[in-house]
Amino acid sequence: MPIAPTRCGYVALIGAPNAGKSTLLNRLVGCKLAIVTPKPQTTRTPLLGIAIEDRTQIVYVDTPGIFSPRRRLDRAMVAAAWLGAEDADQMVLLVDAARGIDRDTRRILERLAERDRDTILALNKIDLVRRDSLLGLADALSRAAHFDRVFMISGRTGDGVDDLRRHLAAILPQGPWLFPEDQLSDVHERQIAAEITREQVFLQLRDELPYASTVETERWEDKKDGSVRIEQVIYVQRPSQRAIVLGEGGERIKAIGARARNELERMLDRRVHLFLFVKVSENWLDDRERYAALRLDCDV
Ligand SMILES: Nc1nc2c(ncn2[C@@H]2O[C@H](COP(=O)(O)OP(=O)(O)OP(=O)(O)O)[C@@H](O)[C@H]2O)c(=O)[nH]1
Ligand SMILES: [Mg+2]
Repeated sequence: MPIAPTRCGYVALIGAPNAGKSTLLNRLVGCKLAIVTPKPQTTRTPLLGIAIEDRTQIVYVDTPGIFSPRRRLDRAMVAAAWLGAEDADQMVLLVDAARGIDRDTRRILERLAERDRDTILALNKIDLVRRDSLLGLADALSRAAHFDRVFMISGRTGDGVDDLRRHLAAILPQGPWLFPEDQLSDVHERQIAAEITREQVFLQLRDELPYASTVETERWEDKKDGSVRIEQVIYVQRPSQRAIVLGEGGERIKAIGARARNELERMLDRRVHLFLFVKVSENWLDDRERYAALRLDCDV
């Protein structure tokens, strides 16, 4: 019996901030690669999650949310999101079904309508809404841009996700797999480790602080006893922000470190010694080196 040909392709997950792209990527790949928080603009750089479905290797691209950018970092994030999308074989637009068509989604639809590219619509977070409201929303979206297929999913519960996955596996182009069979992502452990700490910064700090900070892994040392020593720096822009991240008597940084360490130990399946430092770097947002670390070193 002839063996079916292999297929491989890139699938970009795009959408407004907070639509659920990173949650869906983690579910599609089956492990936590991308950080997820209730705050918008969590994801800052595109990230690959690689999964195999039958004879198809699907390379999912999680992208930063697309919104009207103001700061330089924001412009870089949005530019990176579109770049990730336009290079892909297939785009999946995620729309938060509970939120409906907000301003950011409307802008994305306008840009999609200008282009002649296959796009799939995924109405996400269907666990939050009544089924009968979904058809009206799908209709309104389909009037604004052309979609080849519409899926109703919940990245959180997994509802409808298998249908989407099977569809993608069937339509991606024939060709050899681009990554080794066991590769899950393009990001290194030390980058994921920095993201895990940044997730805690997002979850545990309020107001503008998450947006005024970034995290870098500076040292990674594998110990003889199987544990790992990780040193990371949390960069903030002002001394007053440093004081908040540290908290009274260092309480806040301790809590951030404790949660991040737990999460890292689960992810790496070994003991982790995590050391966090907070540094003020007024210009980390504009610093070329920081951009390189964020892999956003593009001219915007
Ligand atoms: N109820 C429900 N919540 C969801 C679902 N998918 C994601 N969420 C929640 O929505 C919030 C945002 O999820 P993310 O996956 O970080 O969204 P995102 O699109 O990657 O956001 P950015 O990276 O900021 O653009 C988190 O609190 C998630 O837990 C879903 O299917 N149902
Ligand atoms: Mg995200």
